[in-house]
Amino acid sequence: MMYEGISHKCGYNDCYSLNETDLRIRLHANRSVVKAVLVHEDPYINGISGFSAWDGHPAEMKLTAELAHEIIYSVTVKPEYRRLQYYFLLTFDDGTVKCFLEDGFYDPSFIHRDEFAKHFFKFAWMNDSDICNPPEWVADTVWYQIFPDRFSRSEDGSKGRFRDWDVITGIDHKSLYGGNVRGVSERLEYLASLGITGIYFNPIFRSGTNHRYDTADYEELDPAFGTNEEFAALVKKAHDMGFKIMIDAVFNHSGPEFFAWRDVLKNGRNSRYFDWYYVNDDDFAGKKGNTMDGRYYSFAFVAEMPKLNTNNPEVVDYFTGICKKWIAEFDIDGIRFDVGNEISHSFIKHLRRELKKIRPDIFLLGEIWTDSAPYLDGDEYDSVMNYPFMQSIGNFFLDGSLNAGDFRYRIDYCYSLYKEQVNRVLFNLLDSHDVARIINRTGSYDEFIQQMTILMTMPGSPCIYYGTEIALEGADDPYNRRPMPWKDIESGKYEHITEEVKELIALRKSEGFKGKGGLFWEESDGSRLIRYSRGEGGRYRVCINANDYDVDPVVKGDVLFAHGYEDGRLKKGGVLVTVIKEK
Ligand code: ARE
Repeated sequence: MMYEGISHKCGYNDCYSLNETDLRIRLHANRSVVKAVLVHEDPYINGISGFSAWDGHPAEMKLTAELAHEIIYSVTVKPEYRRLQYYFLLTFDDGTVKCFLEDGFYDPSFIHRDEFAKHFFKFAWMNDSDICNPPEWVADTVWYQIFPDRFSRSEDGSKGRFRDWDVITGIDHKSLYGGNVRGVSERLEYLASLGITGIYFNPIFRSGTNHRYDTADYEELDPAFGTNEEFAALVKKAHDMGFKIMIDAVFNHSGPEFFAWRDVLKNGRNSRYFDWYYVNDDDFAGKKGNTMDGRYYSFAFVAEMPKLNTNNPEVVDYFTGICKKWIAEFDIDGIRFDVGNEISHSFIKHLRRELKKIRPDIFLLGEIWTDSAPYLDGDEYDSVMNYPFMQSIGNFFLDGSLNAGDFRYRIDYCYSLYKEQVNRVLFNLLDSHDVARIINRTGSYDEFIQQMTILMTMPGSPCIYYGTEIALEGADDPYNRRPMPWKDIESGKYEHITEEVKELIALRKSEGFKGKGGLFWEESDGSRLIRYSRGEGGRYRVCINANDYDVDPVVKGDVLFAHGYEDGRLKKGGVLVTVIKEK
């Protein structure tokens, strides 16, 4: 028996309302805890000061996550009067039974004394407005990420001189290929045929680079991409076809041409926008910017990206207004916040309150690469880009010494960070405009299909980076942003890949694999054979053979998707997805 690692916080992600009636409670434990029971009661059952004499209701907790360093037990209870006091009754592997209270561990024989009762955990009241409530539609969405300059260029309405679409050498951050709104519009049918239901656009507003993360004007589309009217029309058309649309908001920093920064550069301390930024030099006017000498803060020392002060109420108001305009003008369904962890919590909270008033189901996505729990309590972002998920999958395939159990630890870790409501809408991805493309990070096409299968069958809201449906190649930024090879696509060169990806997207839409719902692991046999199931009663089963030998996958039910499965053997690199039909 040991106590180390056993913990519970009455709040945050350990005790929270799932909805108006259900309270979810989790306990972090070590592997010597073999059984955990939640003993609960209403805190006022014996009046205001009658703490002691309650027996409580026992609710056995389930082992819901296994990480390398801890296990997690969970249970959902329905408090009769919207509040709860509780303790955990723990059985250890040596047979010892202890009560775990807010201040530590006690023998069960003491539990009914008043002195101890004061240390029960207490969830004081289930307030409806505190329930974490991300938009439901996100759990059922399959996203497609478009890097606007590179996805599709329609010659109809194309303005400016651009690089030859078919030349992929010499890609940089300045020169434009001229992807445009009309080009996207012409490809909506293609996206629909893949099974995509949501489109996320990297920045679309006027700027000085081809990635457009250095915004010059938050209200006007970059002319190379199109006009505001064209974009509004695209959103309308996309909506009519059933797509949701999300755009990128770069509020952590502006570009050098943004009016406020230009004013600061010109007037220094006398600029009325001086406090919109973090300038440390009173005598700033007219000087050339160099962030490394500490005269102003910027994003990652990039001089062209001066950091906005999102603690300044004027800045908060200005950008809240920008988002409201976008909603009114373009009717967008979601906003992704660039560098989502550097903008102030107070700004995000304010923005959320204001935007949800006018569009209750707008999706607010933060770009954060690490544990994002502080932003996902229900009053800031709805979700984050799930880079830990991408890294967990990637690392498993990179490091052949990891087995299916290690894989489980890492995936369970990703889903243990947040509330259940958030897990359903986590923005899962395998690659993006910020990392080398997935095919460049995998050893083979088989591995690519294996990772795509995981992406499409795990809880959350999956996103495909444009071109990943054809296993498009591309090393790190900027080479991961090459133009979409439409000629080759139309000639059928990638059909065999797209067909498999389409099947996986279709799989994702079957009831068992949607964003919601549990994830059940089969015991690892110590090899690299990953097996898990989803859906009610775990009827949908995924089997991924990452071993370097063939295995018997022990088929359960009907085959829904197969890759490298022949004569009852799952080849190395193979995938088998099955379903047990309902009786
Ligand atoms: C490019 C090159 C740089 C070069 C720079 C020079 O990649 O090597 O120094 O140009 O101008 C945008 C462009 C980039 C551009 C960058 C700067 O897309 O092409 O860089 O602007 O001009 C961290 C942040 C995260 C950020 C990534 C890139 O936390 O927010 O770094 N991502 C967003 C966007 C980017 C965008 C910007 C921010 C700036 O998605 O596309 O870049 O607006 C770890 C850490 C993360 C870290 C991550 C990647 O895992 O935990 O915090 O992300 O690695 O480094």
